[in-house]
This record gives sequence, structure tokens and C-alpha cells, in this order.
Amino acid sequence: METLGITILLPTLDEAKALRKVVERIPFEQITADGWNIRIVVVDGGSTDGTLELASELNCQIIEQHGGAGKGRGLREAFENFMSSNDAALVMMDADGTYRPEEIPQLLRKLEQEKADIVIGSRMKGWIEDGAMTRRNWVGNHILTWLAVFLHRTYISDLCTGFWALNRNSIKLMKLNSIGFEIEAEMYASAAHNNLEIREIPIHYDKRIGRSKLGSIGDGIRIAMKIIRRKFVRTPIS
Ligand SMILES: Nc1nc2c(ncn2[C@@H]2O[C@H](COP(=O)(O)OP(=O)(O)O)[C@@H](O)[C@H]2O)c(=O)[nH]1
Ligand SMILES: [Mg+2]
Repeated sequence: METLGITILLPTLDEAKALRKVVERIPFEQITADGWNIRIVVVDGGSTDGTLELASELNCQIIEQHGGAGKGRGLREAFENFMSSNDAALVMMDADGTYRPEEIPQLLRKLEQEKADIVIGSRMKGWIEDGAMTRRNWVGNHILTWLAVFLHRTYISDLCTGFWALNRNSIKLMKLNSIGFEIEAEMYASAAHNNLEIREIPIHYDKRIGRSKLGSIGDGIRIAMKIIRRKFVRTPIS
């Protein structure tokens, strides 16, 4: 059987408490048996808690992002790095213990079997552990998701999920300039604009290990502004 490269991308900012568990829970054997050759990449926003030392101990490739912190900055740099590799697909998941590495094979199988461009893990269709998401974030995510679907006319049930599988072509087509947590909304808008096939599977969302960096109101407004902007200005100008 021909093996294809898969990048498993973990964005981190001070995730030393969670990263080991996340990496060790990746079902390597199952993913390999499915025909993938795994590369784990940690993109880091400037951790000072030993995250990078841990990442190299766990045999992850490390990208220390340039230009300052921000999940969007980090993912964009990691996508560039991905395009200079030969890997065929990428799975990204937060490195904080909220998403389940055990569910990676389900996303990848759906990506392959349905020849989708993107498979997102939907928490809204899945199972949210008590205390994993504040009521404010739950309501906010619903409003933002509704706004996104209303403007961009492509179905999705969980705009702010951090668990995605993408094929190489969809990453190649993405034109992004997000700095922070509005990156997923911009990825969605770009995918919708390019008429990519987006599928979903229901996933679990657990309580994070360590402290959240998302400050809900400001980030919610930035996400809304990005969704609206990308309706009228389809790709970043600079
Ligand atoms: N590369 C990078 N990752 C970040 C940065 N800020 C947050 N992250 C990671 O992005 C993921 C989501 O952040 P988190 O604080 O859990 O936000 P929340 O889940 O929305 O509360 C986590 O894995 C963080 O470690 C950053 O500046 N750079
Ligand atoms: Mg989180």
C-alpha cells in the first residue's frame, strides 16, 4: 500500500501541562494502518513553561512562529511549512486536552472516503463535557456560526472548532491574514469562497488542562468582523 504523509499540527502557547497527554493519546498504530506516515508539528507562540523542551522530547517538529504571539499567525506559518513538505493532508487540533486524539482517524477516514476537502469536528453536533464551554462561549459560537452561514452560504455547525482535517489542495487555496482566534472563521470563509467540500463529524469536547487564552468578548467581535469582512473583501489585500 502506498503511504501518504499526514501532518498533525498542534498550536501551543504554554501547554506544558497538556501537550504530553495529547501527543501520547494520538493513535499512531491505527493512523499508520490506515496508510498514513505521521509527522507531528508543534507551532509555538512563545511559550515560557517548557512546552518546547517537552515537544522535542516527544519527537515533534517545532516551528517557533515569527512576528509575535497569536494562533492565527502560528497556523499561517505552519501552513506555509506544510506546503513545503510533501504531505497530502493535515489535521490540526488544540494542544490543551479539549479535543480527543482518538478521534483523528474518524476525520481522516471521512476525508478520504467522501473525497472531501475539509472535515471539521463539530462540538455542536457532538458531546460537550460539563464545564468545558462557558454558556457565553456556547451562545457566542451559535451566533457567529449562524452569521457565517448566512453570509457565506455554506453549511457548518461549529465555526470556532479547533479540530480540522484538510487536504493539501484546500490549504494551498487558503488566503489568510488572521492574527489570533479569528483564523478558523477566515479558513471557513476561504473554503466557502473556493466552493470546497466541507463535511462534519460529531466530536467530544472536554475540559481543557491549564488556562484558556481566549478572552471571549474581544475575540468574538474580531471573529464577527472577519466573517463580515470576508463577505465583501474575499481575500486579504496585502
Ligand atoms: N501557535 C500558537 N498557539 C496558540 C497561541 N495562543 C493560543 N494558542 C493555542 O491555540 C489553542 C487554543 O487556545 P485556547 O487558549 O485553548 O483557546 P480556547 O480553547 O478558545 O479557550 C491552544 O492549543 C493554545 O495553546 C499563539 O499565540 N500561538
Ligand atoms: Mg482550548
